[in-house]
Amino acid sequence: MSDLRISEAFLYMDYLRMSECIQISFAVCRIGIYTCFRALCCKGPPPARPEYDLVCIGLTGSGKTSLLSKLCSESPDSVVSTTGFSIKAVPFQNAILNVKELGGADNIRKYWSRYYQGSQGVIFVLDSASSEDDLETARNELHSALQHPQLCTLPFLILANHQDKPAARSVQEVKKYFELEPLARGKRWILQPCSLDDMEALKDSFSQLINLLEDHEAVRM
Ligand SMILES: Nc1nc2c(ncn2[C@@H]2O[C@H](COP(=O)(O)OP(=O)(O)O)[C@@H](O)[C@H]2O)c(=O)[nH]1
Ligand SMILES: [Mg+2]
Repeated sequence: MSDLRISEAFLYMDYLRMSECIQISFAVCRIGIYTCFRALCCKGPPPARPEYDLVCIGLTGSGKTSLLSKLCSESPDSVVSTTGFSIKAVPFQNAILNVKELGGADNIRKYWSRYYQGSQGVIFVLDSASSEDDLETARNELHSALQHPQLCTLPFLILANHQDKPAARSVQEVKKYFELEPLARGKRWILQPCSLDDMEALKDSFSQLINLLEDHEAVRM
């Protein structure tokens, strides 16, 4: 073979090696870009939040719909009187509460217990500034709920609402009047003074309720 042919063959081999190197570099770059793209754009869905089914009771005007609507960031204009019942999914950072609000009118309260089944917790709202008669009615309703077979073992959140009004009973007065210490002994319950203007207190009491619900479900399993 002439010298010219030999050097041509070497040149051709160099060319093949170089193009192989370029192809490998392109492949490495492609993998790198794909990995970066996946890391930046294709994050998996956030983990699902647990959902709990709650029942919300209390006399008409105690503030059930207003408090739940505010927790859902709905406009106060959307609050209408509840006839029958309504359901809201109230989102929190670590859970979603599916709250079934039952209308609190005299002629509806006798049907409350028909809607208790499947509840995992109870929210009882009272107007701390209401008349003596209404407060007594609220106390009787709360006692019936605390003793009802479908609710008696569940976590309770009792909201002493309307605390912004001058006539509002303090949380100590409510606790004594409602005889909560003896009645709710051994149960998981929270008594929270609140008003529509004090969302911090309200959210704090719901976080405590979510902790109680988590504990309760963990024990049941
Ligand atoms: N001042 C005051 N008014 C409230 C409070 N909570 C609710 N209300 C008012 O009480 C009325 C009845 O509220 P609503 O949510 O419909 O009561 P519900 O029947 O228990 O659902 C509405 O006019 C609310 O604006 C509160 O904490 N303070
Ligand atoms: Mg209502």
